[in-house]
Amino acid sequence: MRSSAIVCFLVIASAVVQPPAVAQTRKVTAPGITTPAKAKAADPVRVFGIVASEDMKYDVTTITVRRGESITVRLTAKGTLPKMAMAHNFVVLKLGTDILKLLKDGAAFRATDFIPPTMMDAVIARTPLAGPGESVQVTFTAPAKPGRYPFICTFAGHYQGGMKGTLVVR
Ligand SMILES: [Cu+2]
Repeated sequence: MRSSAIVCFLVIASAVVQPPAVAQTRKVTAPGITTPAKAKAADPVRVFGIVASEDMKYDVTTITVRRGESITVRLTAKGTLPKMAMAHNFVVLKLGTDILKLLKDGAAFRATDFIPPTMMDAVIARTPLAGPGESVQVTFTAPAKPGRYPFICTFAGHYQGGMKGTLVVR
């Protein structure tokens, strides 16, 4: 009896001294930010900045580059809605990609930013998704073949809302 009372007391005491749950603090660092590699002075990588807004628009919808040129695209998301509800990326697709099919099939694939794994080979370049206040970027080599390559945001509904542009390769 006595020992079970002590055990009981200990159990209660240990429950009491449990520290209160501490709200998880997570340092939010924008994914995809990397220190740009040192470019040769003669051949700097051009950087294109795009701002994505909550009304599902890119502020830049045409980017013109030379074929085979290395470029960096940096996307900054503005807004206040939580990232779960509103995030943006920059995804360049191969010519002839069935964009609506990609988005439809990708709807279930949040882990791959709503790009279906079966169509990943249609992606020329992509940033991660950026939430409000975050910047993400990607450095890639423009296609060797001239053309007007579509770039889109793959977050649900954003392309249909007008979040698209053209990478013009000359
Ligand atoms: Cu978007």
